[in-house]
Amino acid sequence: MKDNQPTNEKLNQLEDHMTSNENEKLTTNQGLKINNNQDSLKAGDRGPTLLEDFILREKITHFDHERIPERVVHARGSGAHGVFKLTKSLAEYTRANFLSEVGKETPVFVRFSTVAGNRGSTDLARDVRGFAVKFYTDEGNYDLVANNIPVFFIQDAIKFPDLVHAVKPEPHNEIPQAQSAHDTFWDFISLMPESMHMIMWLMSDRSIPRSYRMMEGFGVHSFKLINDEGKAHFVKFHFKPKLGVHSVAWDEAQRISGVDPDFHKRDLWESIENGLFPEWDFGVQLIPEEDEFKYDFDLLDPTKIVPEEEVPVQLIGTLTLNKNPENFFAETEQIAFHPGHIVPGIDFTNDPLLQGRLFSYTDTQLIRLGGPNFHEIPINRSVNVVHNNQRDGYMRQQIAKGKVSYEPNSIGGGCPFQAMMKEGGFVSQEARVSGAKVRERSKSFVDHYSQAKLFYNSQSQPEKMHLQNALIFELSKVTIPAIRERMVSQLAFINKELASKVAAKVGVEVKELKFPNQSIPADADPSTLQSEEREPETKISEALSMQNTVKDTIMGRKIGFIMGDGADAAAINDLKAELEAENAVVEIIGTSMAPVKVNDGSSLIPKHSLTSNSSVSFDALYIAAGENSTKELLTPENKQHALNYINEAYKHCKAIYFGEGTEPLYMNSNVSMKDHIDPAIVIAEDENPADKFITAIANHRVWDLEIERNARK
Ligand code: HDD
Repeated sequence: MKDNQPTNEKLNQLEDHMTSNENEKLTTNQGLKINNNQDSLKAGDRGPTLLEDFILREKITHFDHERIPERVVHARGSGAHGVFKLTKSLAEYTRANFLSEVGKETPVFVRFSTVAGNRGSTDLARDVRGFAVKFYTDEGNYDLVANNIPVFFIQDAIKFPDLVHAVKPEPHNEIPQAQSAHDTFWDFISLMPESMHMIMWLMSDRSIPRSYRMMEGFGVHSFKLINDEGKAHFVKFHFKPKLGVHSVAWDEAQRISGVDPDFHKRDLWESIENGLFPEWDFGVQLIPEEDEFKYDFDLLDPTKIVPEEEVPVQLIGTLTLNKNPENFFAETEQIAFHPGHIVPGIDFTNDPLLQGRLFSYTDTQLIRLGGPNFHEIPINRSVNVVHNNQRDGYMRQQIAKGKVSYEPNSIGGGCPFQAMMKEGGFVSQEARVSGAKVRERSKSFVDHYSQAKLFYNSQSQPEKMHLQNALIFELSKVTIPAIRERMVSQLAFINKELASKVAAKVGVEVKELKFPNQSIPADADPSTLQSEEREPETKISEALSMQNTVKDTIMGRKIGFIMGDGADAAAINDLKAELEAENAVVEIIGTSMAPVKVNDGSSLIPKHSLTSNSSVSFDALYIAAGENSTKELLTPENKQHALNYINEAYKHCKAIYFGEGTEPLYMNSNVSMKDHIDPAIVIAEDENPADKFITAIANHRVWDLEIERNARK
């Protein structure tokens, strides 16, 4: 891979900033060659260090200043370079170049993130995931600062600090880290009916993805596309992963947080290093401006989706991630996103959440990156050269020539010139705005339950069960019964059965909430702002259930091959070849890290041992054929560890393939099926066992059999 690195305009630009120490001498930051990097300058070899030691001072001072503030939200992230290729022109709808010319390739950098945890927290927190895409278009940077959930908690940006304060660790003791399962979060949520739709998504398995490669991305807000004639369409942006949308089990997520807290980071990194490039279809839902009021929800309300049954998603391009960053800090940490970074042909709507975001992101970069020149940091630089009269400030990189830094000017020949629209100048959509100055919310925003119902009702039975269990888990951690009670009473507006099941488990009763929206302004009339329980126009949307996702690929899936000495080399090699032909990744798990001596006299090098990892790091297990191997796996030293792998994978509904001669392991495990009907359990006697195994891995999990599998001892 490394020899064949992708290249594009942005990567070439970054290349100019890269350094390598290969074959070089050590220097100070002033370029002075250093002769001794082991000892400080002292008055005598046992004497005090001298203040004069500028080399020591420079090194320590730089070290002392290495840290910058982490992002206030989305602190933990992973990024990658890639390319966006347009497959269908939107020229009819937008002037944006990168959306007009079929085949055009635009360099991108994408940063995925969790939201609540700090930089060092686990990847597997139950949380929203950020999906921020910077398109380095030839008309300037376009940032689509998206999430993996298509709606948001709140309708107005003024509530954002409250939301984030509520979910972050509680301020008195800084507990808990990267978790929403605590008093302040549910206190706030239970008082915010507008968050109920989001809560349904958050409590679903969407918030514990299997991989960043297997997440959808959503622009959330309605934006606008504007064409050459100035005609506008509302647009919702979607990224749909080619690998489908898949999640892990909650029990598994908790285990992964201990076994490999960098699970998603590692998965993204390794996939790209292995050349298994993650890909997404990019799609749009387009709504002519004149249809603004056609729906049973307000297009400006960020707590609502536009059901795909009402407006289909048109796929118009492909996003591919094909290169890991060279340096995490320089690229992934210093990248600065902003929903206000747009290009001609794209415009904002009056969504009050979006309007507030337009202020927040520059403001946050000023504190995080230390000044107004963050656009000059290599990863943030536009590929379109910047020309303006903005000057100076901390860490200025650009050396602007000449004595003119104002406009209009005659001394500089009037440069730089304003661009006419036909020359690519950005022109805001002309729109009539009128209204009294009010601090109010539109009544069209006051429907908080119908789409929460739509989401819940669209889930498959196992998904509903996971959602219910997630609510039980979270609310059980809430120490104040009144909050639990208020929350289950909110749930009753979505689904009464769900509410009563959760209530029973968290030890409270469902009460009739008189004013479910208790966050309304003091002098407002509650009856006008209180959401009624109403039915959504679209009753079920297939796109909302992960059950209906892509299940035809095992690309990038990690298969653990468990084996001891004497394992059957031919069986191992054949299966490995079949899996790798489908782009899966095979990793060997030995009884120790010593090479495994297989039955043809050769050795296989394990990547893991029975004790160095666990089944949660794998998508499926193959218990290698061979009676001697089985015997070694069943020695007193190994037995419990080997069975833990199998039983845990079984509990998490994964595919397991028992090779020939592994019956004693099968019989000792929980997988003692009388009729062998479980489609994810493969045995050597099956017809085409390798094919059956591949199909089972592609299906991801047998969630339907979860209760049965978990019931086994
Ligand atoms: Fe935000 C970061 C996504 C609402 C204020 N946000 C941030 C990131 C993502 C989102 C993906 C991480 C970017 C990165 O990787 O660097 N945010 C969203 C979405 C929202 C949303 C999809 C609702 C639709 N955000 C939102 C509001 C506000 C903010 C309402 C404030 C009024 N968001 C921020 C921020 C962050 C941020 C504080 C932290 C770091 C940063 O911006 O660069 O300004």
